[in-house]
Amino acid sequence: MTRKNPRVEESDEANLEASGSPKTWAAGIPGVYHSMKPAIEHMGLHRARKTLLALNQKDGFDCMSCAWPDPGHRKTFEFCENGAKAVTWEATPVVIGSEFWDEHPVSELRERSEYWLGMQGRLTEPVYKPAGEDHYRPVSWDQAFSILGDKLTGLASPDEATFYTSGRTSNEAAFLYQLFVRAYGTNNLPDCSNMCHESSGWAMGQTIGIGKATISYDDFAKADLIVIMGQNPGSNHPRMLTALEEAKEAGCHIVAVNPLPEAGLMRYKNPQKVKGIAGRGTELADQFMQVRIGGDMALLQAVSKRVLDAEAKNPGTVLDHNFLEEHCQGLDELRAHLAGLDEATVLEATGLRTEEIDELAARYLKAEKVIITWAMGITQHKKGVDTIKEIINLLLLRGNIGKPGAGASPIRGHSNVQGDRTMGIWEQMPPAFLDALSKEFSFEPPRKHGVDSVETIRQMRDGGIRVFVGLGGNLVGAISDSHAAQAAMQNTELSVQISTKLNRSHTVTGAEALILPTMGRTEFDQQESGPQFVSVEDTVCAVHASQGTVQPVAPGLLSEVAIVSRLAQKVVGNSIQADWAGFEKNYDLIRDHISHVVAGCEDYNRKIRQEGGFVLPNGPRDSRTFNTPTGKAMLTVNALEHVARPAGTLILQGMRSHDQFNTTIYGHNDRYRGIKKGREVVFVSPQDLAELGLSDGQYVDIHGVYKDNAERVLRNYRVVSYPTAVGCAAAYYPEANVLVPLDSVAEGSQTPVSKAVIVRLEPTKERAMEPAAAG
Ligand SMILES: Nc1nc2c(c(=O)[nH]1)N[C@H]1C(S)=C(S)[C@@H](COP(=O)(O)OP(=O)(O)OC[C@H]3O[C@@H](n4cnc5c(=O)[nH]c(N)nc54)[C@H](O)[C@@H]3O)O[C@H]1N2
Ligand SMILES: Nc1nc2c(c(=O)[nH]1)N[C@H]1C(S)=C(S)[C@@H](COP(=O)(O)OP(=O)(O)OC[C@H]3O[C@@H](n4cnc5c(=O)[nH]c(N)nc54)[C@H](O)[C@@H]3O)O[C@H]1N2
Ligand SMILES: [Mo]
Repeated sequence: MTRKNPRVEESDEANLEASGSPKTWAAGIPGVYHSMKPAIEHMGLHRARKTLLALNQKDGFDCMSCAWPDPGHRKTFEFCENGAKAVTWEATPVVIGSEFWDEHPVSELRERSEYWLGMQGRLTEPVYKPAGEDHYRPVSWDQAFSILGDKLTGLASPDEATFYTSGRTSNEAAFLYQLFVRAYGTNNLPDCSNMCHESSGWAMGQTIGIGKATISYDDFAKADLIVIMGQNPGSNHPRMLTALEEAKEAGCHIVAVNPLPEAGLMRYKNPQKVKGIAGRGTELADQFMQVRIGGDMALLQAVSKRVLDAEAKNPGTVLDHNFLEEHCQGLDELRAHLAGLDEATVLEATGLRTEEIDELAARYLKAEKVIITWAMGITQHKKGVDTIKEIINLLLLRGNIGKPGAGASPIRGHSNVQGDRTMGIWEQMPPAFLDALSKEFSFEPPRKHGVDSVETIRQMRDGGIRVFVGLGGNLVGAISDSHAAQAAMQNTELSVQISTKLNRSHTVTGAEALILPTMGRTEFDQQESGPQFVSVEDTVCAVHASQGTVQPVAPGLLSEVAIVSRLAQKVVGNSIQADWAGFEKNYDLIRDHISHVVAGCEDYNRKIRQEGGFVLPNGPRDSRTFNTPTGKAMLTVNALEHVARPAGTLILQGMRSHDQFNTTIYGHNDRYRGIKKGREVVFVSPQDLAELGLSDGQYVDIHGVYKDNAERVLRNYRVVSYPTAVGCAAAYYPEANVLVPLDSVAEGSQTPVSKAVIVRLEPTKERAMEPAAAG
């Protein structure tokens, strides 16, 4: 069944094609072609059918590509092009055999691209790199657990270890993992959310008492207005386009706020419909606001000010007074603050015209039911938390929270990042959760807050953290300041990755290193008590079961649940009342504990078996109940700040191409943005190019400009003249992480500021004949 040694086509920068003009529509027939063909080529027809036809079906598995919810009625092909890429990448029969580790020293693997590493196939057996050696070599599971277990039990303090999670982990594995880590004695539970929607959690927690969307799937079709801010659904949440199309057909207006005219925001050709095949598709955005990077806070304040001014002109007719009086606090302070808002500053910060802002305000005032959605273009900013608080302000003014067709909707990234948090993956879980955990398992969990992702890097760098364990993900590849992060990881004594496939974090290691291979979500999970399923939570708080359909790619693979259970037996044994050996045999036992510990998950085993699962309670959405210290939703006053741009510099964002999932690179095209065969490009507006004396197609070095004056540079990048907002630039993440300083983080949430790096572009002096990415 398995295959080896695939041909890997690296990027071909010499023949890179860049049209410089974005596509004006997303999906359509090419989308279907792009999803099916590689799946069949890589997996063969049988495996492709077994996976793709089960994807997002009620008795199948949850797509691991994003956290977009499933509609009540499922179509036969309930997946998108990028979901198909994710499944193909995981369910590939290509495997890494034992000889691979002899053939490839770690020092060589370190020079390989993320693309090459991912294409080597699935990891199949535990491997260990002893200190001082340059090769991993296969070990038994027992040896692997002993190496890690001995190291953990030998540390002076549990806080010398850190336990990262990436958001693909199931609820069951996440619950066990946090239990194990807390039983071991630390709250060092950083996760990918720290780099992602942490700003949303902070802002919403403080203002409305819950860090999750206040809408359900059906609300999209009921809204009068949907504002999409800092999000590229065409590539990153493609199935959202179907929901937007349904909303449009029901008369909803859509406004897109983005420095880039992203294809998926403009027009959608639904491949499931005749219109999408033959016609021009559905026009999505009624208004496109090309905001300057970091200008959203000013825009939101300006719209709220217009709402308050309209109310002042016609008192009693504009605001939702009943809602504000009964449920909110802080209106007078907000009004007083916004009265002083300077329009000239707003225009400078946003790069928009007054009339454009007036138009959005008019749309907002006309609509009875408004949804605002957002993603990384909002959260990954110094003022990300305050910007989201301004989203909440605007929504609260007209009662747009807690009624049908309206609400605040952060669109999550990883398919179970929200569920992992619900299950306790957080370095600062609240006391109520820890109390429940303590009661259920008869032990005293640590109360001191642990480290988040950025703090993990700092403490590894400074020697305070000596052991790193990653349940999925690629921390070194994903986090800011790549070189600093790599050095920090190399400063540890032992790094351990529990993974499906190779990535950067396996090649930049502690003195000793372990790779523990695991089963993916597509795979059939047979345990002693029978076939098992797991559960996940999507971006609108719906929880449902997920069951793999294909045979695991290798016989020795363990599930994530099994790995965590066995590790816990080695390290914490009987120190708490938990049947670790039983958990692995029957996941119902884990779910029984989840029922007792996690609020909203009572009777979990029954509810998860209902068709389509169940929806977690949500105070603001269900009953306009706000779990804040005052019991009210808080309107907040936030001092306006936008990104300062010294003369001769640009504000650069690090974003995703259409051919990647985070640090996983599926290919070298970004077809909606007209890029083919390469990723080493920087998008700049024609006006900025003229001002900087640069031209389309020229090669430049991108220098990060930061107060610490450290050298952060990306060399040999090809300039693409592109209609981005003036003063702004864009390059692809994860490469762009080299430019983001570790200490450049959002206020409050500590999320790396990946979307606003001040850069200077300098013509490349000696252009290397062979581009750096080759190999
Ligand atoms: N296929 C695929 N799907 C994915 C992922 C993937 O990598 N590939 N990743 C998953 C994950 S973990 C996440 S978090 C999500 C990410 O989903 P997105 O947030 O859509 O991802 P990004 O590519 O970072 O896109 C950021 C968008 O914000 C815009 N933007 C940048 N700066 C600003 C700004 O200052 N203001 C405004 N208004 N807009 C701005 C950019 O132009 C871009 O359109 O997607 C998830 N789904
Ligand atoms: N500059 C910049 N930096 C960013 C961002 C940005 O927009 N710009 N985005 C940030 C965001 S939103 C996020 S979420 C982070 C992502 O950070 P991470 O979640 O750490 O990174 P991923 O690339 O999603 O991790 C991919 C790896 O997970 C492993 N994996 C895949 N499936 C499974 C599975 O089922 N089980 C296990 N155990 N392992 C699995 C594979 O080995 C794969 O190589 O990056 C952040 N970094
Ligand atoms: Mo994310």
